[in-house]
Amino acid sequence: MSVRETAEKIKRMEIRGAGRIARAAVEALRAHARGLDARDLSEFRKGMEEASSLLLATRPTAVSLPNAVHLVMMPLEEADELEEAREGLIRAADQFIRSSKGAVERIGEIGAHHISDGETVLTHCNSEAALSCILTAARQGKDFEVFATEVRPGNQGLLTIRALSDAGIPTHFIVDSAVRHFMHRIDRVFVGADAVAVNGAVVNKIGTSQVALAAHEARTPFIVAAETYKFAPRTTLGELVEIEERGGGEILPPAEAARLPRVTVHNPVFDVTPAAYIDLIVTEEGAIPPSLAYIIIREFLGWSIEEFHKTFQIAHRDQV
Ligand code: RI2
Repeated sequence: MSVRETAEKIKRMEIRGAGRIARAAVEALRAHARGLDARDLSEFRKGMEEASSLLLATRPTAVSLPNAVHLVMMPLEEADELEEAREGLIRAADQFIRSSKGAVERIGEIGAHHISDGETVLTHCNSEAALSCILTAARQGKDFEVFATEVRPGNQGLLTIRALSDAGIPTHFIVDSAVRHFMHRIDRVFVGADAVAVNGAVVNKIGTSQVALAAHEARTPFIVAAETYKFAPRTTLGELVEIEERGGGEILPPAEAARLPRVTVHNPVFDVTPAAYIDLIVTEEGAIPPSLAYIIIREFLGWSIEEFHKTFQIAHRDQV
């Protein structure tokens, strides 16, 4: 798929989920690098940076996207000539896709230890990483049930209940606002993440923080499943994660909205769950308390302060 087509699909959420967005962007960059007809290294770099900017401009919240783009674009900085840069990018892309899929599997193995026979788990939205924990536990023969939310307005909950049902897991489907009503029946909550800040706060699908609040009140453990590339390096520089606000038409049909001139529809699609409501973040490098987010950024993501600045410039070239 071309970079433009991929960008459009990510924008329209035909490709969605923080991990899938990152892999799709990397695949598009790899295909673009293979076909890019450039005279020299600088023309190649320019073409690839234009393609990256297009992908980075699609959705602002999931940090997996800029982290993945940064990783595959890194060889371009180090290369001395065009073919070296092209091959370096293709190699980095192959490596990213492989390790991203491997991370989901490893998270599943670690997270599954936290699900036992007879338990009831709740999940919100449709997260590959959170589902990996649940599906791995089911494959291990554990006997448990899952509550899954509807997830207004995108209805990602439908994807989740299909996956759970296909795996033979007894599943309960509830509207988002029923979470607190059922919390007394829940032993553990598993959600994914679009971004994890250096202070351990987790940005995830809108409603996650309400689920966390209800879990906290009921003393129900709240577990986040997140690959290391969901951690947001630039939060160490004090930058905030931007919360995407999508069109009100996703909530209220435009014809209805037109009849209600004094009504403003708000559609933030993510919210922030404070570290205080999170018991554990399961990464492919192991499970950590949210207070250790900084270690993941520095040790496993391995970004230097210089790199933060460089990527910041690439990502925001249009505005600079
Ligand atoms: P994985 C999704 O965002 C959800 O917020 C989900 O929890 C998160 O990405 C992580 O997904 P959206 O694209 O990477 O539905 O774990 O807005 O699949």
